[in-house]
Amino acid sequence: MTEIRIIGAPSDLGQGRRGVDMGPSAIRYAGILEKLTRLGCEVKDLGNIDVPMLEMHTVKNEKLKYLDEVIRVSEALYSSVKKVVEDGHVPIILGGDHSISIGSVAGVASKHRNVGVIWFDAHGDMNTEESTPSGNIHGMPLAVALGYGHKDLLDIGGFTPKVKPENVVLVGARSVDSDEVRLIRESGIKVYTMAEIDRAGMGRVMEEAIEFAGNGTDGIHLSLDLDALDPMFAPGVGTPVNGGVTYREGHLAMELLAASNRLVSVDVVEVNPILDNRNRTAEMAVELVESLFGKTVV
Ligand code: HAR
Ligand code: MN
Ligand code: MN
Ligand code: MN
Repeated sequence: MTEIRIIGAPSDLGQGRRGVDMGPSAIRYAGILEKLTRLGCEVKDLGNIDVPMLEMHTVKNEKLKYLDEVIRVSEALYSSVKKVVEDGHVPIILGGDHSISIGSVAGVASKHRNVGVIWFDAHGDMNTEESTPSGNIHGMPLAVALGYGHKDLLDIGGFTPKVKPENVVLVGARSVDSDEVRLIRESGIKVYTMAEIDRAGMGRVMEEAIEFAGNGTDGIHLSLDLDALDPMFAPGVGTPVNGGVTYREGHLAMELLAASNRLVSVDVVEVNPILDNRNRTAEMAVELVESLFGKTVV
């Protein structure tokens, strides 16, 4: 039987704002382990990987902030996730900012060479050193997974690209940088913006997304950035954007993914308890994960 393994990746090295390093604690405090266990899942918490403290390091490259430290975190998470998937278990990786997905996607793809990805996000995360407006690596992990970016980031796990563009779907996009658009178009990934979710409905969008990411692949990795949700439901994120996924749309998306039976791994990222309202965003994250692992009304 598949079992779940929780891995904390308390990194804030990929973005400017402190606090997201406490994401794993907040999500644990919201009861992820107990709630998944109550659903009948076999769950073990493997604790946190080691993350360098931001204050003990300096920015050496304004276009790739904390690059060396992000590489260290990515390597550690790569190894930890790789072991879990090799054991036949499903890892849930708790961020941390979205830069941690460089390591988690590498770890999953090391076993599932043909994995599909659903990237649930307000942002594109398709920047490179050339296009980034901020130098924050959390704006780059999807580009890295597809083989674009700094060589040392692409080298994590020793192979690149980690995923094929025809199996990558971005859902919830509504804030993409002007230079980032070019790479999104050029890469050929599928994008469902909020406008498309409005028009077609989340049900239809997720059915198509699951088809793109799941058809003919070794399974689906979900990278769940909580800022995909509307700030009304997930206020505790570093880069909130209005006009996001609603409470029910979020749950429907997770329920459809659960029903697909194709999920192999999950990231839950960008939860920042300092910016939150009484741990609401961590609680939202845990609720979504419950739906993802089969919670239904009856
Ligand atoms: N696109 C902007 C940048 O590269 C903001 C990225 C914000 N990213 C996240 N992850 N919160 O999705 O700086
Ligand atoms: Mn086992
Ligand atoms: Mn993101
Ligand atoms: Mn985002």
